[in-house]
Amino acid sequence: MSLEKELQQKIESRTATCAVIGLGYVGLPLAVELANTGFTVYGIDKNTEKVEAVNRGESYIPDVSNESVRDSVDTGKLKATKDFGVISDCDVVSICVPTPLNKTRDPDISYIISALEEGIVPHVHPGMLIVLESTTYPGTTEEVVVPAVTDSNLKVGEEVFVAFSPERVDPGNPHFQTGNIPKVVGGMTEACTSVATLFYNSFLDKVHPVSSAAVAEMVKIHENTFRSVNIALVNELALMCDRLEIDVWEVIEGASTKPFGFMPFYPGPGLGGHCIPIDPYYLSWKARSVGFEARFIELAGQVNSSMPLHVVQKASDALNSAGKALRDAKILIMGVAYKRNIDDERESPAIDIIDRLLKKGAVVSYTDSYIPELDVGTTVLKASDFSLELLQGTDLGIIITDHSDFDYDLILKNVSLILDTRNAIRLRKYGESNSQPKVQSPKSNVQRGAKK
Ligand code: SAJ
Repeated sequence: MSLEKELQQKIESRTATCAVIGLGYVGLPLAVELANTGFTVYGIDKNTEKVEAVNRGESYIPDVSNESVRDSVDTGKLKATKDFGVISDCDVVSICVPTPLNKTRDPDISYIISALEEGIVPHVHPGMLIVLESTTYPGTTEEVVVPAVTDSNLKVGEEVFVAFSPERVDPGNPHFQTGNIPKVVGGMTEACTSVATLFYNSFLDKVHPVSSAAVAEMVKIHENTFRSVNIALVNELALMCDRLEIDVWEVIEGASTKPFGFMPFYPGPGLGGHCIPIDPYYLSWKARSVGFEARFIELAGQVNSSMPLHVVQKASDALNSAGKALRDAKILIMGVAYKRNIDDERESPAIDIIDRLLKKGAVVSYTDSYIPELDVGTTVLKASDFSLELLQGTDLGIIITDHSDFDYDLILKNVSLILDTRNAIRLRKYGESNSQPKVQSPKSNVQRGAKK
């Protein structure tokens, strides 16, 4: 029997042993999903706290319940470890490690290389499927993963199988979790695609095979570049509407009535997260290597990264309209996570905005139940508790992240001046469904709260 057939049988019978390298917001839900499907899974991570938490049956990822981790561990299906040696006994290895940018904003694939050097090179064996899930530039699987395997003189597509399958996670999205998010899969050979597709079909609702790893790598980067460029477009629209004194939120609401050919994006204080601000630069970097300038990606980056500066300017204008200066003004930042209802502040625009306000002499505090403390570069701020006293002692409140747990009526009644970068107040005054406001919405993001 061929190694491919043997591996297929192990997958179909759920007797394949799996390893997930990297137990973050992608790897942990993947490991739990595999264990719940009946596979024996080793979750491998260098972080001792994560390994110990998983083995205690605890989750540190909000979208993964403690119960699901506990169930996986109690059945003996999931075990976390720091020991890459377990990979010698594994049939399938999924690599789910970070792919950040380095200081010169070029791709940093050091985590992938480390996972390969510690996990694959010393432990790869005939009959193994290796899948890279980390978002990366087209060509990574062929140029980086395959050599790590062929160094062992194993033939890809016959003795060992290699594919790319992009992670698709939307942190905090209650409707789409690992099991019901369609999965794109592309292998180095037809056999690689086939066995990887069989693997993912064994525990996911929908799998979409493509012809190569490079296509799968490009699919993911396209998805995230699509978001970055469209968010930049709507941010630029917001800046134009501000100058023209047109309510951009009403414009988007109106455009959204188009039943085809339009998808709403919303302006904000900037672009946060560990994906959208970063992934597109993986593509522009790769494009440059073949002499192509990805102008949309670079321009979108410039527009999105300029938004914090515009927020600080609006804050200054708002205070000025109330006869106050930025210096010594008591400014309350409401929400610092990179998007609503999550506990992640990576690349959050709030960091840049707070740093700029502090440098202009403002007295800045923030309130965010998800983020107990925030490093803004020059200092580390601790979250203030959301209270009436905090609100009433504020000269300007800036809504940066529209968490659902804020009491927006209390904010509106007690903060004398509000800069609402997320249209949070109007949405809640008139319903979250973006329903047509009963009164003309404010021409700009600055809304006056109750007079003191
Ligand atoms: N943002 C806007 N306006 C919008 C949408 C988003 O300003 O209309 C901002 C958000 O506030 C946030 C940033 O952009 O700061 C990124 O937002 P996001 O919704 O893309 O959130 P992420 O980065 O947590 O999740 C994304 C996935 N989100 C969705 O598909 C909705 C997706 O882009 C990727 O699959 C995923 O990251 C990933 O891990 O690559």
